[in-house]
Amino acid sequence: RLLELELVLAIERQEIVPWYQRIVDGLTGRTLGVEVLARWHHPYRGLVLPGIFLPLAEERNLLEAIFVQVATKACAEMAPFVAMGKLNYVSLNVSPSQFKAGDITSTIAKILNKTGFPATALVVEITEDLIMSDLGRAASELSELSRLGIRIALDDFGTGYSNIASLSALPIQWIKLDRSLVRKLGESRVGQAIVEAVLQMAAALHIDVVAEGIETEVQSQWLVAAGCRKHQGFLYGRPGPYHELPCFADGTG
Ligand code: G
Ligand code: G
Ligand code: MN
Ligand code: NA
Repeated sequence: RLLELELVLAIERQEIVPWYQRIVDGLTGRTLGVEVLARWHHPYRGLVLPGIFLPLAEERNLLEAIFVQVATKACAEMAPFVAMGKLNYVSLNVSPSQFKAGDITSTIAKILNKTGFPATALVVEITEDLIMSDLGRAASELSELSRLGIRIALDDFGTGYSNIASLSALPIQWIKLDRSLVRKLGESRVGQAIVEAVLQMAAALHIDVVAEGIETEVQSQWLVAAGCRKHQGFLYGRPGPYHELPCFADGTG
């Protein structure tokens, strides 16, 4: 298939780039960090989204190459902002099959070395598929990342089957509350009760919660009142290349 062949070329031509979405303090509006989201600048198709090219990359065994390209660019671009204290962390997505295929810890260690990006400012987002499929392997790999000072976030929390109790065995510092749960805030009492329960259990386990997909002031204010201040979503900004992020352009953070 044409697009698959083009993807091989795209990697050679460095067409896969990091975009960023801010993670903010929902109370003060201050930028805390960014999540990195891969984009493909295709020469004639325009912008291709990860939902299209990541499945192709998985079939073709290109996930590792794409990760290295995006993570290296992101760490190099963001290192100065971390050094200036404008960002506390940069969060990278790692897909489960990439985690299983390669030695993710040494891949990341090399990138940190090359870019001078500090391990303590890096967050790695994993999905629960990884944990569900091979808990023992996941635990040892995540421990290695933790030993470098990297934080681990469980992405899309609330969409699958893992419960927080089973997570307590793993070195996970964050869970990212999926936008399907955030959407229920303000819609139903049951939705609110579920989010409250997640926040309480996370607090008991000293796990931080980042709420994703916040689109309204009502959702934001409800979460702040419930004690969840790390916010991400269209209310605060859509993903974009770093020169489009207002916090970097105007220099005020
Ligand atoms: O950016 P967008 O909303 O189109 O992302 C869609 C999905 O692709 C999200 O689930 C996101 O986690 C995933 N994604 C985006 N960038 C990357 C990446 O660099 N690596 C991996 N593994 N997943 C990514
Ligand atoms: O699975 P993951 O959480 O990595 O997905 C991140 C994706 O979610 C990004 O590609 C981004 O475009 C999308 N996203 C971020 N904020 C919002 C939001 O407020 N609403 C919706 N619908 N999507 C969002
Ligand atoms: Mn994510
Ligand atoms: Na998510």
